[in-house]
Amino acid sequence: QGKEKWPRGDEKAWKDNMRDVDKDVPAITKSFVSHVQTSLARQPYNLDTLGAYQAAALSVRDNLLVNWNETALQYTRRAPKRAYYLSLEFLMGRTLDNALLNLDLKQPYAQATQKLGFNIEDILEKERDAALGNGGLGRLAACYLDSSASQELPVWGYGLRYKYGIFQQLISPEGNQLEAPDPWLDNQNPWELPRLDVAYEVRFYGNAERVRDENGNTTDRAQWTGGQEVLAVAYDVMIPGSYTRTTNNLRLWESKPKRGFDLNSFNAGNYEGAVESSNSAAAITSVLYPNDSTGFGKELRLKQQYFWTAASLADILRRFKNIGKPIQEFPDYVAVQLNDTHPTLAIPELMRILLDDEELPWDAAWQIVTNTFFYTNHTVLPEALEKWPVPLMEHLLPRHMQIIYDINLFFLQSVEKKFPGDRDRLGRMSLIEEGFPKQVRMAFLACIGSRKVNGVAELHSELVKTTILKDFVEFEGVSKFGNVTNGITPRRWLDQCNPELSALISSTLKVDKSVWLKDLYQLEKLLPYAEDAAFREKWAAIKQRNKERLAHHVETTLGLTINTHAMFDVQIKRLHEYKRQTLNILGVIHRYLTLKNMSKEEREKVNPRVVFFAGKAAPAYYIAKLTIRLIVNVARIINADADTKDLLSLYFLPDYSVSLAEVLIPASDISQHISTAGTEASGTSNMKFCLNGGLLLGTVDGANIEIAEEVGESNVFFFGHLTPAVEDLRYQHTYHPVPIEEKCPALAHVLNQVSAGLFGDAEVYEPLLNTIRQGDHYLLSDDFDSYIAALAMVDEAYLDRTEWVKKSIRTSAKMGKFSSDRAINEYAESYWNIEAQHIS
Ligand code: B1N
Repeated sequence: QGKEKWPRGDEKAWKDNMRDVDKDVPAITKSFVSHVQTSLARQPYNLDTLGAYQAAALSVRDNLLVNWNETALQYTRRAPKRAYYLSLEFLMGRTLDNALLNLDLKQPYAQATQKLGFNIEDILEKERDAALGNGGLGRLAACYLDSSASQELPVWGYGLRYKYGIFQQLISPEGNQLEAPDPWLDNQNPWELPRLDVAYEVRFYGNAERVRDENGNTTDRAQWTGGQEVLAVAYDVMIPGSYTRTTNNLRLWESKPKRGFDLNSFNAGNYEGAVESSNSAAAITSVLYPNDSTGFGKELRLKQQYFWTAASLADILRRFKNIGKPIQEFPDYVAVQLNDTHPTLAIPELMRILLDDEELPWDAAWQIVTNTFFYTNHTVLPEALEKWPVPLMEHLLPRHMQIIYDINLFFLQSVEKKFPGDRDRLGRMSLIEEGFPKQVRMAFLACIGSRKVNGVAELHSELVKTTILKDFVEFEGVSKFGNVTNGITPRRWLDQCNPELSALISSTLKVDKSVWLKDLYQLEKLLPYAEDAAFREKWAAIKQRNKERLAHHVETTLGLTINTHAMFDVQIKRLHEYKRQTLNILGVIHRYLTLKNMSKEEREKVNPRVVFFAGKAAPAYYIAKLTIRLIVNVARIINADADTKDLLSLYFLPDYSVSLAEVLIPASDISQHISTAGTEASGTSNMKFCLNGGLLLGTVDGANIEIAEEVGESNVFFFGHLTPAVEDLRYQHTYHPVPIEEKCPALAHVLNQVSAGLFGDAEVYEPLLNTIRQGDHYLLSDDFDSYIAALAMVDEAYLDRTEWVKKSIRTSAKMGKFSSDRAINEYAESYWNIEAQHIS
């Protein structure tokens, strides 16, 4: 270590001139001004806030690069086992504020920019979100990167550098969601480093020919040739840890044509054909698919998956080979976490490399593969389980299809051995689902190709074991199947989004935030302060200011005035039938109708409530889009009703994003997580609200259950049927349907009012209402009454403000478990077997 010869020139001349991280105001000021002058080529006289953002970002980036380089160097020298997080989505949001806080440089940057005539908060607002994800799965990946770096773990992310992130959501005057592209790279992205030197060729289509031995028999090996070759080029994103030098890497791949254009077509006079081939290569990483927990089946999506897994594995393998160890030791140096089934092709791809390039025998290759990969399942919804048509796979990836058939053959042979004659079981467990067309079941492939499989909350992990992977538990043994309850980073989701609360916590605990932010269980020490009236007053005052901050944001962006003395009731998440935004809006209508029927005196006793919704619907998800339309039109009517508007108002905030969440979450008094029991694998915004002292109204589902375990059931509002009842209720809906009028008159009345046109467009909502009237797969009619009762309990509890604030403090104090630091350490210790590397 450190003994290698200096590679070139005068070592001292280099070392004396290497820069360190800027720490003081003069150095930061100098760097800022120098970026304005040279990198941006702008004059101080006409520098606007956007320019100031760019200069600040470039200057922070310089600091990040110093640490990032040092981290990479020390990892290379020490060659520890590393973990790689493969995710098609990284929902990073903004970077500047997070980097300043993690580097502990926010104060000096605020001072330096202040002196130069800018306000740091205005500068931060200029940054665009990096929205390379749909929802919880992508944001989880981002939180895990933050925690990995903060825990000094050698973890890299691998993803795609989409040219367009999740679409921008617009709401038409009628209340329809419209989608506009998100060209997030238009303003140059200071947070990425193009690595045009790091590039790999990726093949599609072509032919796979089995290699024959000297006797002419086929072997396990094959040659894959022809087809289309595209280039994967690396872009690196620096991931700073909190209060550590460790700065990890997120490597995103961009697709490019292998040559500028196809010279053969060009010479044959086919200029357009030549340009087309280059377009089709660039198309691979052009857009993030805007679906969350729903099916795909599109060839381009499969191309994305292979392009990304092939490039990532090639890169990982090259790094491993630099260590100079035999290939059999690959799993001692490399762990690969598969974020859902999206990167499952990495399993046949590593087999292909080991068999065809490294020429290993099948069993040795399979041994390496099954010790390298780890698979996290994020949903048990049948429509979200990935399956790819065999004909498509055969065409696009002929060699991988061969390998999958071989894996399946060996696998089913071993199942047959353990359960002789159980043909049903073989059919159920086959990687290939029969039908027209046959399909490859990706969750099964991910399961048998991995060392371990986990779900993302206790209940969900149990459901994985007892439903979709039940046969696999029986075959492989239960110890392969585990749980890692999701977490969130308290840096972004408390310190960054709620600085006043963060400061109150530090001053109360009498420790620097660098301590409790990395050991979130310390929040428990706040518990006794729930009994301290002065503390409660400060706590409540901060919530109030966060509500005002949200109101100000809505006022300046949408021109709407909000009553900040009302209870703020928030549901923000992707629109999906299983998440039941429809239950919420029908509950709002019920409240409205109830208020309308009250006398003036009765109304005076009612606590005012403001209901917020935000969230995107997949562009082709008709019912989800109708739900948005209903919310918008209910808002239009009730916000204008003089009888009730002071007591109930409703807002649908368009274009939900990470940065909007950072304003909404700290402002909530109560938030709703009301999925049908057994459908929400975990949920992670529930943790964010509770961390910020918002109370939880929810079903007994996902991580809600563990939140209640931590904070105590008296501090949450639970309602609805439990998971074991769901199957039966659905059965009854189908075979013994009871008219809604009989089963739930309150709901029937609400539905009839919508049908009758109380919110306009009478016929428009029928398809949405019919999902409840017919089949009611998500059990709104079963849960409506208990939902209304739970809302009433929330109202009741809010009347006793002292008790409410106590609940709020207790909730926040018990969120230690939900730090993503805890979660990432579980992966590091129990799954990946990697160790922290302190970067000096
Ligand atoms: O993953 C989150 C969980 O907290 C949520 O409960 C869960 O719904 C979410 C295909 C998904 N599951 N499946 C997806 C996303 C995109 C896609 O293309 C599936 N997202 C979840 C984190 O564990």
